[in-house]
Amino acid sequence: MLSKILTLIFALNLLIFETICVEKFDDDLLISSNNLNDLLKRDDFDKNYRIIETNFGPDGEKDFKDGHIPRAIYVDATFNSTSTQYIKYTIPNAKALGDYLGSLGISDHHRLIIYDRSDYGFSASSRLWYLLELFGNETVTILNGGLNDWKANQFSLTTESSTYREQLYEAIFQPKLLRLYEEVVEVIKTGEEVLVDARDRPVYDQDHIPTALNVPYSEIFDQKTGLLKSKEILLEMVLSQGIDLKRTLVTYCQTGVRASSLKFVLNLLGARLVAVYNGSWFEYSQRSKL
Ligand SMILES: *[C@@H]1O[C@H](CO)[C@@H](O)[C@H](O)[C@H]1NC(C)=O
Ligand SMILES: *[C@@H]1O[C@H](CO)[C@@H](O)[C@H](O)[C@H]1NC(C)=O
Ligand SMILES: CC(=O)N[C@H]1CO[C@H](CO)[C@@H](O)[C@@H]1O
Repeated sequence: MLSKILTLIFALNLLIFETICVEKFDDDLLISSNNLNDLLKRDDFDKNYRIIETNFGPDGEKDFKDGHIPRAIYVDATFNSTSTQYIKYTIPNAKALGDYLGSLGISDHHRLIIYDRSDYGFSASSRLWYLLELFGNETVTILNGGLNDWKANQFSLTTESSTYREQLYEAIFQPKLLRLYEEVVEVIKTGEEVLVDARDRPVYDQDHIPTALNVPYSEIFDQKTGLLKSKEILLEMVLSQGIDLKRTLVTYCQTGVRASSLKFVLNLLGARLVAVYNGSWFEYSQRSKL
């Protein structure tokens, strides 16, 4: 009898604890639509959190205005980027990026949650996620499944824009998270870091950077749910390709976007250090032939 009562009290406590602690990130890096919906109900949401919708270019703001997650702010993932002979999107200038984010009411103390409206929600969002880490913030979260999953769960959308007071965002460039062409050439020689190619397997099989392993971007999502595959499955995929998460990893793809999604997955699985080769195959294939 006593043990039954104790069990009941314990269960009640758990229930109360669960309702108080609405902040339920699946992981520091990943949040589900359901948990984000709960998070939005917090009184301190505006003070401590910012939710960001992102896309490639200023035009994405039109879709955003037609209906977005409540309280979200639109951020252009290509802000202060341009194309060059070797790259589709250059890395922004730290001061310019910081000023841009600050002007939108995002500070470097806010906990940031990013989403986009691509098929799996991991296109522009993982690019911006990478840029934010490259400029100093290591705990930015992505909405699993993006806007598609949010809509599939029938959570509310709004056309109302939220504006926030200007804030200070100090972006500090972290060179350890970026690899340049010359460094990649060095890595091929020394084998000190592990290159991981995010392009599809047939493309990789045709040609790739010497020594690179392959984890195709297209295989990291569950086609049925539209969400990222479970950590267990992802880990199996990564380990079966011979990737050692304790070594320094360098991801690349065609133009540097899918490489950010792969970096996200590797970080989610606990990789120690994952850098991105921004020039990717686009630059490597041109310069290695010179
Ligand atoms: C990025 O910002 C810097 C500093 O403000 C500026 O000099 C540069 O022209 C900008 N680049 C692009 C592509 O907008
Ligand atoms: C990659 O980014 C760095 C830092 O902005 C830049 O110096 C380098 O030129 C970029 N690579 C390419 C291929 O543009
Ligand atoms: C350097 C930086 O911007 N850090 C911030 C990253 O986000 C966390 C919250 O998740 C903040 O506490 C940090 O200040």
